[in-house]
Amino acid sequence: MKQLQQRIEEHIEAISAFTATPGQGTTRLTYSPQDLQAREYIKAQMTHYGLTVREDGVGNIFGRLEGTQTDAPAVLVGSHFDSVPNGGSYDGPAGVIAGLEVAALFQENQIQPVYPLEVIAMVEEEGARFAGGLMGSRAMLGILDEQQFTHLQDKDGITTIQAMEQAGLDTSLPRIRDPRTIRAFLELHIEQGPILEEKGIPIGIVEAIVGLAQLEITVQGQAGHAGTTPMDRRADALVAAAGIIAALPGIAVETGDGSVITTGKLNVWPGGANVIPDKVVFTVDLRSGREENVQTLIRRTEELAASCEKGGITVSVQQQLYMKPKAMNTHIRSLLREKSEQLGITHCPINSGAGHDAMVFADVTDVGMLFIPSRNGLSHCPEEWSDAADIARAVQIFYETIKSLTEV
Ligand code: HGY
Ligand code: MN
Ligand code: MN
Ligand code: MN
Repeated sequence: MKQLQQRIEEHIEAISAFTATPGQGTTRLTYSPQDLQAREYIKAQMTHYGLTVREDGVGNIFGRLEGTQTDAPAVLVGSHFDSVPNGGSYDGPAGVIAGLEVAALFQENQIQPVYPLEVIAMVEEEGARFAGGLMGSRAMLGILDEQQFTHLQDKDGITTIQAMEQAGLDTSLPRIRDPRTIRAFLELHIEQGPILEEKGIPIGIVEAIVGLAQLEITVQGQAGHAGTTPMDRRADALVAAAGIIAALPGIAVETGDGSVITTGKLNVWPGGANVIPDKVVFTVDLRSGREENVQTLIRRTEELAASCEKGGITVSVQQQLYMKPKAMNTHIRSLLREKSEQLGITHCPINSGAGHDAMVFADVTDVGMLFIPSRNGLSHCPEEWSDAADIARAVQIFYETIKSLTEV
């Protein structure tokens, strides 16, 4: 196990060096120079482990180990390798590394799986560069429209296609993959919460992933002079936005089911200290384990926004992402449980409050997820840390599970 754990620690150290904010966490935006560094490392490791490497039309990376039945659908195992701004070293890469090391175990044991095995490293799961998130998996499964690539822009006005071309990636490659070529999708991910650590359990077998939506709210007012405009004659976009944002947590609490609402991004124009803001754009990330409550949260947010339209203020709400809650595949969950027990690894069922690429694959194939503990429950911050020994445990469980999955 030590050797496996050591390799995992080396991968983590290598990939976490590819950040635009050294010393302040991981910032690895899609198609950035840091993406390209991580991409080269991942592809080199795939080659080192004897995998056939390819990329698709949005830059997802695949490392394929042929099965004895080459035309059979493949078992995909991996995660994403982009990050949030100033995030951690494990959110995403832990799953990609697990995929690499599962493939290494097949090679080391000179076992050729029946179904081909594909290690997958996906782009833009976080949506930190191009709004919405889950872009790599949604593009692959054909659920993104063309506008996402030709019109949606990052904060510098660059579209996905332009960013790929600037990064030297081949935009002519096929984006969409026929889901009939996929037997299953397995993802190891850090829990990003406190439950496993508090329970002292190294492995969580995910049962379901929360439903979520991401909205972008634009508040339009009237710019003016901060000194000469009387208080009763202002259409201050920032005051109106602040009123909406301050009321959002109450909407989540009212559902009573642990729903959550977050405003993570906000921009103010024109941004002068002595100018009344005329425009504010901010995000609303809302989640619930129950789809009807995701709908309620959206409706209540839209009603709240509409109620602020007075005195020269107008408000528009744009939905950028909507995902229903997703259940993981029961057969795969029972295999993960069975193999954990055979390996003597303590495990427990757990639900995911974070969104994952697995929720996209869940509509087209059998999906399974494992979680490992996050120290102090922290994630999406430089303090994020998980134990390579737990990643090694997940690798062994996936290895045994995939072997069972590939028995015809
Ligand atoms: O937002 C999420 O839940 C994930 O980290 N993209
Ligand atoms: Mn993630
Ligand atoms: Mn994340
Ligand atoms: Mn995720």
